[in-house]
Amino acid sequence: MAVALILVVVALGSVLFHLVSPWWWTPIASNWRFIDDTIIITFWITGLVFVAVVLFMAYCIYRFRHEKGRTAAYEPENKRLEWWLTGVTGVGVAAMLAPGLFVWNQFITVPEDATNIEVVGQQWQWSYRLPGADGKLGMADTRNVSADNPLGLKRDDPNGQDDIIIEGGELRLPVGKPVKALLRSIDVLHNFYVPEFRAKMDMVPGQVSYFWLTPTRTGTFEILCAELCGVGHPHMRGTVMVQTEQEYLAWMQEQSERTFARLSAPN
Ligand SMILES: [Cu+2]
Repeated sequence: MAVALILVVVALGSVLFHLVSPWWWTPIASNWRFIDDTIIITFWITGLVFVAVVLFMAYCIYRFRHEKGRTAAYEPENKRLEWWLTGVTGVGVAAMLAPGLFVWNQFITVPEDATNIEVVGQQWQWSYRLPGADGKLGMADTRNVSADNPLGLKRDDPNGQDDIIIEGGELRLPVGKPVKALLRSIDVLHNFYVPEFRAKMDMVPGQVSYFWLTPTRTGTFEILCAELCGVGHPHMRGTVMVQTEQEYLAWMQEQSERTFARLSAPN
C-alpha cells in the first residue's frame, strides 16, 4: 500500500514540479521557435507516458497485492496485447521524432542572404571573425596559428585581408538579419551555445561546422561552451550583443583597426 501511494505521489509531484518550476528556458531571441515546439511535444508525450505507466504500476501493486492463497496467472503469450503495445509505442516514438526531422531540414537549409561569420573556440576563450567590406571571409588553417595570427588566416588570401578579428571579446550581430556561424576549434571539442538562440553545434578541430539563425530581438546574451573541454571549461564564456542595424553599422565603422592586414602588419 505504501509503495503504491509513493508512486502516485512521484507521478503527481513530477507533473506539479514541471508546472510550477521556476527553471524554464530563457526567453527566445532567434527564429528557432520550432526547436522549442519540438521539445514541448516531446515533454507532452514522455510526460503522459510517464504518468500513465507509474499510475498503472501503482494500481497493479495495490490491486494484485499479496493475499493468502492468491496465485498469479501465467500468460507467456498475448498476441493482441503485444500488437497494441507495439503500435502505441511506435506511434509515440514517431510523434517525437518526426517534428525533429522538419526542424532539422530548416536547420541545415541556410538562407541565401545569410552573412558568414566565424566563431573560433580554443581553451578557454572565444574569438570571432567578421567579413570586411568584401563580405567574404578569407581561408584559414589551424597550422598557420601564431602570436600575430591567432586564428590562422592564410596570409596571401586577398579575401582575408579586411576580415575583422575579435579576440576574446564581444560578438555583435544586427537584429533581423540571417547569420551563418562557421565554427572552428583550434584545440579540442567545444560547442558554441547561446541559450536564447536555441541553436548550438559542436566545434571539431580540423573541420568547419555551422549553424544559422536570425536574431529576433536586441539585447546582450551570454555565450557558453556546451562541451566539456578541460579544466577551464566553466570559465569559457563570452557575450553576444544583438543591435539595431544602425548601431551595428556604426560599430563596424570603428573596427578598421582590427582588420587582419592591420593586425599582422610588422610594426
Ligand atoms: Cu570549450
